[in-house]
Amino acid sequence: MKYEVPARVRESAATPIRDLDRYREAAAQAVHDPDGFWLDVTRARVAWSKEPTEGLVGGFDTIKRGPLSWFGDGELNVTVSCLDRHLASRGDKVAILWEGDEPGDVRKITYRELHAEVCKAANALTELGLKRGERAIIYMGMVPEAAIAMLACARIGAVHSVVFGGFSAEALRDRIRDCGAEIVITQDVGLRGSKHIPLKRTTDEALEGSPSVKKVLVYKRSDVEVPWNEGRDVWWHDAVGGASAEHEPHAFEAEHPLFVLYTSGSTGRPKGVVHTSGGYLTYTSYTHATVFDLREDDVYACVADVGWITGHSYIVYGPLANGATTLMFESIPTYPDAGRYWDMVERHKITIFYTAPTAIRALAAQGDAHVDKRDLSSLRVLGTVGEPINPEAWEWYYDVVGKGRCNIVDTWWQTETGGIAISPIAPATPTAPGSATLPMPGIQPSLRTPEGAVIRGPGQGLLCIDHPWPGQARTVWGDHDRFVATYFSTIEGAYFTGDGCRRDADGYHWITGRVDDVLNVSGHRMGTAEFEAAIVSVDSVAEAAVVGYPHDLKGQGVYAYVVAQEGETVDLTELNQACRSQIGAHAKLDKIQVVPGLPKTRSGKVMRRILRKIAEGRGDELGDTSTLADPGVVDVIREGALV
Ligand code: 7RM
Repeated sequence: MKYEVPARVRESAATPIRDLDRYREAAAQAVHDPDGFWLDVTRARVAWSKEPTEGLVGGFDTIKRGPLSWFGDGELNVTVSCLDRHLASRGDKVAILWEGDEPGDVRKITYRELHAEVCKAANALTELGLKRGERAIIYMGMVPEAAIAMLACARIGAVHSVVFGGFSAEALRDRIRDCGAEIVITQDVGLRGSKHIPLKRTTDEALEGSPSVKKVLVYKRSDVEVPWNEGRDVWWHDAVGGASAEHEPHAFEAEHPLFVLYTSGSTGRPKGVVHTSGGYLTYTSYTHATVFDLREDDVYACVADVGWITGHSYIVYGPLANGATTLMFESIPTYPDAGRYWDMVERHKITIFYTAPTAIRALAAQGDAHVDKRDLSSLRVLGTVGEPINPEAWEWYYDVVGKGRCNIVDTWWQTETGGIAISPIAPATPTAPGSATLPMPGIQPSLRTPEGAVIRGPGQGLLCIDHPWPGQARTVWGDHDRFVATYFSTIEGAYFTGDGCRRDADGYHWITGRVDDVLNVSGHRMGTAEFEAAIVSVDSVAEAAVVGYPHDLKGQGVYAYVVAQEGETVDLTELNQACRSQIGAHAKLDKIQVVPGLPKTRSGKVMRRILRKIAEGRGDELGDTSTLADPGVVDVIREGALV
């Protein structure tokens, strides 16, 4: 079933891609001449100090030897595109529209004010000793100062790494160490749903044993007292408040690293995905303007957290590069009640609203009354991101929130892609509930068999991307071999996404979910390996295997199979405590089954396929288990399954 684009979404489109014919033209041009296509895009969208003449250098065939580059001979300061160049035409336009934890607690920061604040913060960071190329960890809640801190780092050429405020001290420490950060920027406490998140206290804990960190810059969000380390800790209002609002931006090369963002993979610890400057900004600006059909008067609201890639690309860099008014939301969708988003849409006259399927499902479950009592007529485009959206949730979003007057853009992309890769373009693409539809111009997806053969026409397979694009990750911080091994070794000559995908007769893409050991719980990406490491750190545990299973609200739930040490009993609450302290508050085991052993092949490999089937409640469809070292263990696990 296809939904045509509603007339009011189609009319007066700002993007040149206003229908499918224009889309096909742009996509064909980008395939035919990628360098020409992207050079045109970047010259039109990015304020370069030195315009590039060079497009792509290197490729997937040479990636083993080192990172590829886009616009390599260009020079820019990313913040000039996001701030300085808007001053003349949009100085008094609201850049950041901040809604605090309490409804109606609002700050409106114009482009002129944001520019001044970023300049002050840039001067303050320089004064604190942070230099170009050095790393700054940002461990904050959703306050404007988090975006200001990101931009201030970018302004001086320092590399930021935002760590989501839900991560634990151990997870924060791992990230600080991995990137060798010089400074941590945090706040006293975060506020979410009237609860305090002890960000400064957690930072202090993380810094025990992190000698690289010399300074901690602390934004004061509340009146609570926090521990203070004289000589190391500095208040934001002292350092930034007292700094000059003049700052001459230096131009950096296009491939200067902009940020590192840690993300979970199927093995080992989270990887620091590296994004660079010119290509990333070009890609986020282009996709933000195109997919949402951004118009000058739009009030754009992405309710993600800056701790995830969605916050980087579609709260901060893309929207600000485009001179948009971008909302930052500090609270949660259910505070003070499940009508909070719709209350904000009405009060701020939001025109574009972007959230995750997990939030849509949770709010739909609360009934329509919260939505119906608000005036949502300002809305034009509704976006989703982070996980596959089930058709029921899609239809609720379309009918109840959008009243059939909005187009829905189901945007598929990843931390590694930097920006939206497969998605409808609001005024152009008819939609189908559950489908991310068509690739962005410049994205060349392919479906592959596990052997790497390309599947043409309708079919299902491993989702790959066959040609580089400017927004893609360049490397893994400090470990290029891991970058190559993770993304470019499964399928020769292509980027492997880790997702499965079906393509229908119209060429529409239907993402089927991860095919590796990465979980997606409420839109949070987590590795089974991280859970397993936390579980086996508990003394009473000998072995553990973690798999995902379908969960009505969260998309996926976490199912842990745990083997006790000989003669020991496992305390289940201890397992969850270990996950909480080693990963974070969002890492919860939904089901824990203590089992006598794990199903293994004779070579000792855990057969996750079997454990996944049992967790899904399909333990009667296991097929041949005779190759297992101990087939009997499967029956015991199946009988005790928590389904
Ligand atoms: C932006 C983001 C990436 C993983 C990805 C997918 C899943 C994201 C969609 C989706 C189906 C979507 N980055 N995913 N968007 N699945 N439809 N529209 O989420 O790095 O945190 O996660 O999320 O599995 O590989 S992420």
